[in-house]
Amino acid sequence: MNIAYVALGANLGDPAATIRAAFGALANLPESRVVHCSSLYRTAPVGNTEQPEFINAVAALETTLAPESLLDALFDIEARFGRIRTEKNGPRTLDLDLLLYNNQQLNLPRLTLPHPRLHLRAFVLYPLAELAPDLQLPGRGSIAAWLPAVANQGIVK
Ligand code: PH2
Ligand code: MG
Ligand code: MG
Repeated sequence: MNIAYVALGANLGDPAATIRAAFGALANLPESRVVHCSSLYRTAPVGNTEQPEFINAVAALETTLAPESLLDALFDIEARFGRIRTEKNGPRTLDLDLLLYNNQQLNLPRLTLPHPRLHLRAFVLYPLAELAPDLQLPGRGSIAAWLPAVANQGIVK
């Protein structure tokens, strides 16, 4: 059995309802079980700041899907929630990012593990640390060591 962490983000429509529904969609993935869902966090947009605030969360899954199969399944869920990929980092109905898969470090054309920006973003680190406060990030040390650096990014539980 493998453990995967998935980041959820939304800032269009009713983002909190979307994230809760997305937890349900993750629970219905084949060969997988949702073991923990974080609280919902209201977060200031990072990158393109001219967009609505986000709701972000993280889910922990046990799965026997391989990383790329899981990624495909996450893209399927995004599409079902009406995701249209237009501008990079623009507003979205639902974004699902595969953050970690066991301790794997991967560099494939469409999948980098750990997620390359996870350690720089409060909207990922805080919900992830809620689920796994003692987590070691492959190649980057403990999650706890990264939290102070992002404490100034707007985030409210
Ligand atoms: N996602 C982005 C870019 N900026 N900002 C917040 N607060 N939350 C996000 O999920 C987010 C973002 C690209 O995926
Ligand atoms: Mg993202
Ligand atoms: Mg994404």
